[in-house]
Amino acid sequence: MPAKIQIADSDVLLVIDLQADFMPGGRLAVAEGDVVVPTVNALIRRFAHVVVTQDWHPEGHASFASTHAAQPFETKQLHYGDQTLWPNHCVQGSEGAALHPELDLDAAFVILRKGMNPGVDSYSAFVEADGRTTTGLGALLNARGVKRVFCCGLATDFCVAYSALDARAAGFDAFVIEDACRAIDADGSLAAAWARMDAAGVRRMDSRDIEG
Ligand code: VGL
Ligand code: ZN
Repeated sequence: MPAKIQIADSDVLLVIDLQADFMPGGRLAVAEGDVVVPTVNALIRRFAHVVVTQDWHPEGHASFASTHAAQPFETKQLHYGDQTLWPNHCVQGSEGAALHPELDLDAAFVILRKGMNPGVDSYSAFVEADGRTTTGLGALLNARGVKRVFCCGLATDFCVAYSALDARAAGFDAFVIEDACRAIDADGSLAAAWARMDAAGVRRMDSRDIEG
């Protein structure tokens, strides 16, 4: 059995998009999205640094199919590249944008909202989909002495994967805690995301791999 992972003060837990619209019954439901909440709460207790993200789109956002009179899950060429189009979801201030009521937010030092630029999506907590516009998270984590980023939440193949890849690109070690994530998995997106993460040195783990 591989050695257990010891959590240090230089580790951050990144809790991604545990919001009503991604839960069963939500507008962009992820199967079993709600099942991970107790697992994530147990993880939160073990980390000195916790960041929570919240997908937070204005009405008429460029990632919404309705904005382009297109169908959800089609791909559309936008000025920064190919964008998967989604049902309207996580509209700023809407019920669907709310964080899961049982998510334990007390230990989070920042709730980072993303996807607020009307014309640019942001799966990643670090860099928007134009590949340039930073959220400032990398600098914030560096300022706090963070070296390793542990990712959990929704969805494994989109916001979790892009955040883990960008954590690597920003020079952090990156881990995805698989039992604390669930995927959308449309058109092989989960396998494709794992191929990219494996190639980038993102490590897969389970919450039980943590020591203690
Ligand atoms: C997400 C699609 C669109 C996610 C957010 O949280 O993975 N996916 N917006
Ligand atoms: Zn979104």
